Amino acid sequence: MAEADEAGKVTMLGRIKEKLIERKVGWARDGRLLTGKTAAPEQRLPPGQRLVRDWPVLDLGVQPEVTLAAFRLDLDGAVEQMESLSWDAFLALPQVESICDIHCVTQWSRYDNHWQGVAARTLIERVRPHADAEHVVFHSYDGYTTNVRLDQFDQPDVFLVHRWEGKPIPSEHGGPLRVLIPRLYFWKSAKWIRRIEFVARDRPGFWEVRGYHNNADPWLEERYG
Ligand SMILES: Nc1nc2c(c(=O)[nH]1)N[C@H]1C(S)=C(S)[C@@H](COP(=O)(O)O)O[C@H]1N2
Ligand SMILES: [Mo]
Repeated sequence: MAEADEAGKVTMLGRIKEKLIERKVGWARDGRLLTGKTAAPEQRLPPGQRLVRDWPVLDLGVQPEVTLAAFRLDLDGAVEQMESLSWDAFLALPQVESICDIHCVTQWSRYDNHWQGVAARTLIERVRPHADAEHVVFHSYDGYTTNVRLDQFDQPDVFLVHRWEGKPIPSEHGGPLRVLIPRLYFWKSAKWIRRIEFVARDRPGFWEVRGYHNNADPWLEERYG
């Protein structure tokens, strides 16, 4: 993912990204942060997590500027009805609110985040996935990808969110629009979402091919695998 300029020189952006990615790949290889414990979902704080009050920013070193005028959300792949939604079309869908906790694999958890957006189920109902579409791949404006099973996406607490604590989601946190899957580690919640692809065969994403767990349940401590 390193970026080189025309002279072939690796730019600062490329170096920052590579270092961060190397460090996280190393954590996966060494099994760092693993407590070896699991916990019941009723336990609010998953094993090995600690509570933070601020909201850390984690990305690949690129924060794409996505204007509302240029914004597009495509829903395609193994579906009956493909969609390509403009920002206005997205906002015209039924809007809902939610409050949930988020859990990052780098060990921080943050309680009681207040969101506004569109339920994943609203989108799924519109596109009508084929019977063999068992997986979903999220594609983001920064080139990031991540994958979940369709049944993990098709949950009542999964949303595409554009507001946090009553304000538009800041660009560094994935605005204008990001995925929110609260019951999985936060790397599954793609920021700057561009496209949701429904697929029959699973296709591991950016961190999943770099040693991170395909399933990512924080209460089972599925950090690496
Ligand atoms: N598009 C995109 N989405 C992404 C990432 C990314 O680099 N690019 N990082 C993931 C990771 S590893 C985490 S922990 C969360 C971080 O979200 P935050 O920066 O809002 O805390 O976003 C996830 N979604
Ligand atoms: Mo992360």
